[in-house]
Amino acid sequence: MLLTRRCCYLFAFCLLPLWALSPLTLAASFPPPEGEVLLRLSGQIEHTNVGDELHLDRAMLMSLAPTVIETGTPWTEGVSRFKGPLARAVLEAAGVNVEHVRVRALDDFEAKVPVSDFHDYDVILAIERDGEPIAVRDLGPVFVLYPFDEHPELLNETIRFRSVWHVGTIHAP
Ligand SMILES: Nc1nc2c(c(=O)[nH]1)N[C@H]1C(S)=C(S)[C@@H](COP(=O)(O)O)O[C@H]1N2
Ligand SMILES: [Mo]
Repeated sequence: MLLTRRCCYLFAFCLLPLWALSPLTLAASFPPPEGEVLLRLSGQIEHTNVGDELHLDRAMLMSLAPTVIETGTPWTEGVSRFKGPLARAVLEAAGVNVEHVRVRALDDFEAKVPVSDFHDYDVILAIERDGEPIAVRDLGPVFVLYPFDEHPELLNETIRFRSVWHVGTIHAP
């Protein structure tokens, strides 16, 4: 009896607050964005902030596991320093629990990308190149970037197809 009560206290005072502070819960409470929206998550998502979508501005994106990848790509010259959130962190923030997502670009290009890619590799949603925002006339505003130099096996047609630039929406079907 005493033991049971102790367990209850343990849960209420120690474990519950820990759970409440987990990154997922924090992410779930994203307010509507104040800055320009760079990325929208739609479809089967758990955490929304505008209607049934999650809209993210630059600051919100950069708060989700900001990561630097220095790499060349088939579309850029030499090595660039790309920065942005880990793709898996963004999906976690939206509460996405599906096998693949549809990455939609502003030019209507769309790629079906297995979420496993984001766990197998540190794929980022690049929103900065060499310290500057990526312009839409370049590869921006959001560019799905695989770490090509670190994993040369990624330089194949399948991954090229999933390397979407001008990304506007990630849809969980
Ligand atoms: N926004 C956008 N991203 C895109 C595409 C596109 O048309 N629009 N084409 C994809 C495909 S099919 C490939 S192979 C590469 C195209 O690269 P390439 O045209 O330089 O070969 O980018 C991918 N990302
Ligand atoms: Mo392609």
